[in-house]
Amino acid sequence: MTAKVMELFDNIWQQYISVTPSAKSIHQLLGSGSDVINDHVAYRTFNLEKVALDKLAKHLLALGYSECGQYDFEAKKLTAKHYEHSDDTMPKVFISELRVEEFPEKIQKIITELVAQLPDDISDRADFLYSGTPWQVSSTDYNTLLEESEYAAWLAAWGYRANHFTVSINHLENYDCILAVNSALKDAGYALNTSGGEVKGNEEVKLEQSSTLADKALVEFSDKSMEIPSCFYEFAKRYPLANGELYTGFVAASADKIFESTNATS
Ligand code: OOG
Ligand code: NI
Repeated sequence: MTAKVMELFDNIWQQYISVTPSAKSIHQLLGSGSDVINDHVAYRTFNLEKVALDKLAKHLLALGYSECGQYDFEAKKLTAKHYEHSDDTMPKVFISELRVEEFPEKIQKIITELVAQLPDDISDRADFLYSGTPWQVSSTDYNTLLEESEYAAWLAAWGYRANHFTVSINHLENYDCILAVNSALKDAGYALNTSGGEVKGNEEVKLEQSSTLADKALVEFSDKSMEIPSCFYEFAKRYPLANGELYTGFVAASADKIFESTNATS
């Protein structure tokens, strides 16, 4: 089972670094060989039948993952769940879905028309989790979505791919603390997401996180090509619970800020 999981994440990683070259360099900067363990990978989707959260999750359930936590992001109109594998060296997976019905008509219309382009069984594709953008979208629709929901715009442009990978600081040989990781990144010239501060969370909530700002990459919209934010890299340090085991959940208040790593900066 784990060989299949490793193969899946290898495919997801290759697709991810093709639009996130900084992740490949940072992986080399922080790691000293085999110590770069992924804490988790994250996905985004719309809560419409053909592509809803459970349609992504079924690929994970088939590989030995189970559902372990639920989260609500009221302002961003998102619901999320996280999944863990029975082999805890396999990355956790965080999947969120946009509650499309809570948006204004014109936004709902753009999104339902994107999903209407897809065959009913799109999510049965073996490579669904690294298949990219399955629909045609125009740059004008992208910009309209962007005004209302950065998440919706990102998803319309990038589709089904890891939104980010996350380095487990606990497993790094040369770094033990998130501030040292952040300093190394800044010294090497990478910009961090400062929304909510460079470090989200703390020892009390058992999880500290930071992330880069997304790279930029060229997207071919149906009418023209445009450079927009692609994917980012996250860094997480987990703390033990009273029973001595590391906390394995997510922290909604921190996640709310991590989402903003794909915001365009001026
Ligand atoms: C997911 C943001 C949440 C975390 O680690 O809290 C998250 C996203 O940006 O799609 O990954
Ligand atoms: Ni994350």
